[in-house]
Amino acid sequence: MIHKSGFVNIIGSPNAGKSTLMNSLIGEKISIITWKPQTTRHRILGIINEPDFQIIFSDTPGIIYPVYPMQKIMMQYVEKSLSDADIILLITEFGKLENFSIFNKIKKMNIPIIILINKIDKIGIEYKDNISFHNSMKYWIKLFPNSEILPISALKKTNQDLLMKKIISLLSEHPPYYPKEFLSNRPKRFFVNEIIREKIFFLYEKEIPYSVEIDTILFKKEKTFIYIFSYIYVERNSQKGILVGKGGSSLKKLKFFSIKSIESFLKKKVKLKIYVKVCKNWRYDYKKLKFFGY
Ligand SMILES: Nc1nc2c(ncn2[C@@H]2O[C@H](COP(=O)(O)OP(=O)(O)OP(=O)(O)O)[C@@H](O)[C@H]2O)c(=O)[nH]1
Ligand SMILES: [Mg+2]
Repeated sequence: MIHKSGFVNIIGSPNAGKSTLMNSLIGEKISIITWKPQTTRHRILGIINEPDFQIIFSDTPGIIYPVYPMQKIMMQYVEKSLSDADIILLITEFGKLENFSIFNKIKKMNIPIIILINKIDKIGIEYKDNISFHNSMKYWIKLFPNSEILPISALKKTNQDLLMKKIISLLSEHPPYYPKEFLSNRPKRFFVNEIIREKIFFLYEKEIPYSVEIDTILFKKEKTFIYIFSYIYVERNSQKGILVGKGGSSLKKLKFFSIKSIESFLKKKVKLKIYVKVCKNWRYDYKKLKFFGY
C-alpha cells in the first residue's frame, strides 16, 4: 500500500477563518476560535491519520504588520511555516482584497498554493452571482495566476470534500512524520491554556484578552478528576482588578466556563484553580516571552 504524508500550512489575515478551517478538517476542536482578530498566537499542528495517509495541518497566527515583540514572534511563526510546507492554503474572506509582502515570497516557492475564499455562506447558495464574490475571484486569479482558487465556507463545510480530495492528490508518497495516534504536537496543558484564553476573549473587553497569558503549572490526574492549577498573567495591576472583578465575580464566571470547556475537551471531570498574577509588559519583553514559550 502506498502511504502519503505532508505538511499543509494554513496562512491568511486575522479572522479569515484559519482555525475554524483546521478544526473542521480535523473534526476536533484543536485551535481556539473567536470573532476577534489575533486570536491564534502560535503555530499549532492538527493531524489527520488514515491508514494510507497522514496530513499535518498547521494553523498559524493571522498575518499583520507587527508592532511589538510578541507580534514579531507571531509573524516569525508564519514565516517559519512556509519553510516546511508541502502545500499552502492561503485563506481570505470574500470581499477582502488583500496583499501582504509575504505573498511575494510565497509566489517564488515551488509548491502548490490553494487560495481559499472563505465565508461564502454569508452570501448564500447563489454566491457565484454575487458581485463582491466575483470581484474577489478576479482579484485572486490575477494575484496568483498559477494557483487554484476554491470558494469555501469553513463554518458550513462547503466544498470541504473537494478541498480534501485536492490535498490528498497533491501529497507525495512518504511514511508518516508523526505516530499515527497523534492529533497534535501540543501537550494537554497547552490546550488548557488556550481554552482559558478563549473564555477570556468571550468574557472580557478591549485590551484584556490581548494582555493575558496563561501558564498551567499543575496538571495532575487524581482518581476521579484532573486537578489543574493555572496562572493568568496580566500586564498591569489595574488589569488584575478587572479580571478578578467585584468580590471575585468575574473570575468565578471565567472558571465556570473554562471548566465546562476543559471537561468536554479532556472528557474527564476537572477541578480548576486560577490565580491572577502581574507580569509587567510581558508582550514587550523577549525574555518573558521566551519564558511563556514564544
Ligand atoms: N460566516 C462565517 N464565519 C466564519 C467562517 N469561518 C470562520 N468564521 C468566523 O470568523 C471568525 C474568526 O474565525 P477564526 O477561525 O478564529 O479565524 P482565524 O483566521 O483563525 O483568526 P486569527 O487566529 O485571529 O488569525 C469567527 O467568528 C468564526 O466563527 C465561515 O466560513 N463563515
Ligand atoms: Mg486562529
